[in-house]
Amino acid sequence: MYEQPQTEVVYQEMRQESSPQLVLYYFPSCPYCRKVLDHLEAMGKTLPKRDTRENSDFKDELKAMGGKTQVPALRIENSVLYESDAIVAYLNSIKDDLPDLP
Ligand SMILES: N[C@@H](CCC(=O)N[C@@H](CS)C(=O)NCC(=O)O)C(=O)O
Repeated sequence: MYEQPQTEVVYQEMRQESSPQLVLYYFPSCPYCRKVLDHLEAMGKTLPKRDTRENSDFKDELKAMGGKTQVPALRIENSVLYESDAIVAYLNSIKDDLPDLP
């Protein structure tokens, strides 16, 4: 049976710890959201998403956490990053840690 080398296990744990919990708030007809979603797809990556028009609880959640209901907004742990260009730049910087599209 294959036994993972200890260094490999430690490295995986470090990656898990350093991968922040991300959620993308969006709604489908928003062109700035589309830009972020298209970029994610082009990278072959995906993220947990919350549609703020479909579920007003998500909109309230975003407002409570980030102070605004503007989308796209990327929750990074307990803070919120607004502005599509900033979100795209951030996603590029952590590309290798994002889940692959199924
Ligand atoms: N400059 C922003 C524009 C975002 C924006 O205008 N979003 C609109 C939807 S397309 C919005 O959230 N409007 C509702 C609100 O601000 O609460 C970006 O690039 O992300």
